[in-house]
Amino acid sequence: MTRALILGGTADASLLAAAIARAGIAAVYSYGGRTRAPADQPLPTRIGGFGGVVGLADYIHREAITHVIDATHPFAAEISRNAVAACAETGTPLIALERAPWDKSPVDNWIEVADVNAAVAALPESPARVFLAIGRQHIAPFATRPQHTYTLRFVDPPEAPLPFAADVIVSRGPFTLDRELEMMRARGIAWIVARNSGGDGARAKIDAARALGLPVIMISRPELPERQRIESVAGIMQWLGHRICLGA
Ligand code: 3Y8
Ligand code: NAP
Repeated sequence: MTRALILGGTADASLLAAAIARAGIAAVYSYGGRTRAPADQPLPTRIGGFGGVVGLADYIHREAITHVIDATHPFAAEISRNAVAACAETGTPLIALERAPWDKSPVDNWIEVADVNAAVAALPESPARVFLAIGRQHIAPFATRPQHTYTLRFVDPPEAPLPFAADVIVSRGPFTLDRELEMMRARGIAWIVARNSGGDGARAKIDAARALGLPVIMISRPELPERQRIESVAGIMQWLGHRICLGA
C-alpha cells in the first residue's frame, strides 16, 4: 500500500501535492512550521519538525510511509540531510524535487559568494541602500555593517526586535517583475543580497536587478548529500508511478 511523504514548503511542493492528489495516491504533506499561516494543501498535512533523523525514521515506520519526496527548498539543508539518513536507515525510496539554480547571464552583475558571512564582506565600505532578500533566519551577520540602509523582506511580521535598524516588507511571494522594479526604484536600492534559490517564485528580483543594472551578491547553495533528484513534477510522478507498478 503506497503512502508518500512530501517534505514541502515550496511552490514546487505545492504543485507536486496537487498532482499527487489528482492521481489519487495516498500521501501526507509536511511543513517545517516556519510560517504562521502556510498555504493549504489538497492532502493531509502535518506541521513541525520530526525530531532529527531518529524522529523522521520513527515517523516513516509509524505512518507506514513507502516513499519520501524531498520537495523542500535548496537552502533547507538540514531536513534534506536528515531525509537521506532516515531513508537509508529505513530502506525507504527517496527522491528530491530540486529546481536548477539560476544561471548568471553576461548582462548580470553578480558577486557570487559561499555563505552569508561572505555576503556581508562583499558589501561596499561606503554607506549604501541594500535589499536583503534572504528572509528572517540569517540576517544577524549584517549587524556588523550598520552604515548601510537595509530593506528586509519577511513572510511574517518580525516577532522580536531586529539585530539592526531596517525597513521590513512583509510579503510571502511569489513576486512580480513590475512590483520588484517599483520597490527598488522607490527605495533607491543600490545592492541586492539573494540566495540562488532557483525556480520562478523568487526570480523577479534577479530580473529587476538586471533591468536596473544593480549588483547582486548571490549566495551559493549549501552542499547536500548525494541523492536521486529530478527537476520536474512530471518526472517525480513518473518515478512514483513506476515504483508503484513495480511494488517497490
Ligand atoms: C514555510 C510556505 C507558494 C510558496 C512560496 C519558492 C517560492 C515564494 C522565494 C525574497 C525571497 C526566502 C523565504 C522565499 C521564497 C517561495 C515560496 C519561497 C524567499 C514559504 C513557506 C514557508 C517558507 C519559509 C521561508 C523561510 C525563508 C524563506 C522567505 C508557506 C512562504 C527568503 C528564501 O520567517 C521565517 O522563518 C521564514 C523562513 C525559510 C528563509 C529564511 O531563512 O528566512 N522561506 N516560505 C515552509 C515550512 O514551514 O515548511 O508559508 O506557505 C514558501 C515560499 N518561499 O505558496 O507559492 O521558492 O518556492 N522564502 C530564499 O529564497 O532565500 C523569499 O523575498 O525575494
Ligand atoms: P532546515 O534548516 O533544513 O531544517 C531545520 C529543521 O526544521 C529540520 O531539521 C526539521 O526539524 C525542520 N523542518 C524543515 N523543513 C521541514 C519540513 N518540510 N517538514 C518537517 N520538518 C521540517 O529548513 P529551513 O531552511 O528552515 O526551511 C524550513 C521550511 O521552509 C522547509 O519546508 C523549506 O522547504 C521551506 N523553505 C525554506 C526556504 C529557505 O530559504 N531555507 C525557502 C523557501 C521555503 P527536525 O530536525 O526536528 O525534524
